[in-house]
Amino acid sequence: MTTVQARVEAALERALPPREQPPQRLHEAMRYAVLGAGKRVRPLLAFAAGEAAGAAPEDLDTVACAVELIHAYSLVHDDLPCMDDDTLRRGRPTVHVEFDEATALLAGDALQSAAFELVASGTAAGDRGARLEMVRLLAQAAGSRGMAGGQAIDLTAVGRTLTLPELEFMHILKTGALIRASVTLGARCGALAAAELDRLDHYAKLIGLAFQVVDDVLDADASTVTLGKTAGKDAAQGKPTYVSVLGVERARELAEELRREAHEALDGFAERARRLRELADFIVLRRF
Ligand code: GRG
Repeated sequence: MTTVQARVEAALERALPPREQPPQRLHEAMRYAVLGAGKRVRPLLAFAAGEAAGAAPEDLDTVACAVELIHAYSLVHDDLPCMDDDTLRRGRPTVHVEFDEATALLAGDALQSAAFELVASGTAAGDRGARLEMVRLLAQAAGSRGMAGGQAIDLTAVGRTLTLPELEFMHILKTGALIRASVTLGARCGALAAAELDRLDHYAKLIGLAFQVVDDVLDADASTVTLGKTAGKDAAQGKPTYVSVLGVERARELAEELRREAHEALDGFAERARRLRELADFIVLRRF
């Protein structure tokens, strides 16, 4: 994990515009939002899926950076006063606190554009047709039928009670779509049979959901210092979560069930999927 995280950090550093290039303040905010912190779960998943598919590391740099840039943009916008209104992210002041709201909005916009520029101009998956398909998959994951749509549902859910299927639908879009895209894009940098791609996609859906279940448990259970973001916000804001619907114990059991099913989805990949198995464990067993 440390090796891939360091590799991705260097690739992100190269992918982002230099801070001395005008408009400096915007570029500085983009770099502040992305560099130096974060677990890099999505890039790790892209690399692990790529490893299962025999992909070249240089191609994986491109898709790993692209999914992390989309993720970073979503965090910057999510923290804005018009959304979650948070002041702490990754153990530091949020982008609109460190800079200002307009700069944070633009930094998020520009990070999203940078992600697509990267995939469109990279060498990943060789030919142009395959690259175009990657752009389409990323757009779908980030858009109104993916992450942005999930966020819209989340905003309207505050103060309401959701059923378990409604909660699941929201999170499959909000968190799950980009996690799924991270696995799919990584896998598409290599060569897999259609049935194997389907199995990885199933794995990705399971860990995407597990990620959110664990996030809800940690929000209820861990401290602000450990998380590097404000803990206990879901309950304070009256947000429906896996913990509010199921209780902490049942939510933990659900995460464990999803971890087991994710391992099962990788049956048949043998040693090629070792890192994907390890990441399923990391996502469920993490403490931050
Ligand atoms: C604003 C379009 C738009 C979308 C925002 C993903 C999201 C949608 C909001 C983030 C809010 C949040 C806390 C979601 C729960 C799951 C999640 C994405 C947590 C943060 O991801 P980590 O734990 O963060 O991978 P790091 O900092 O490690 O990268």
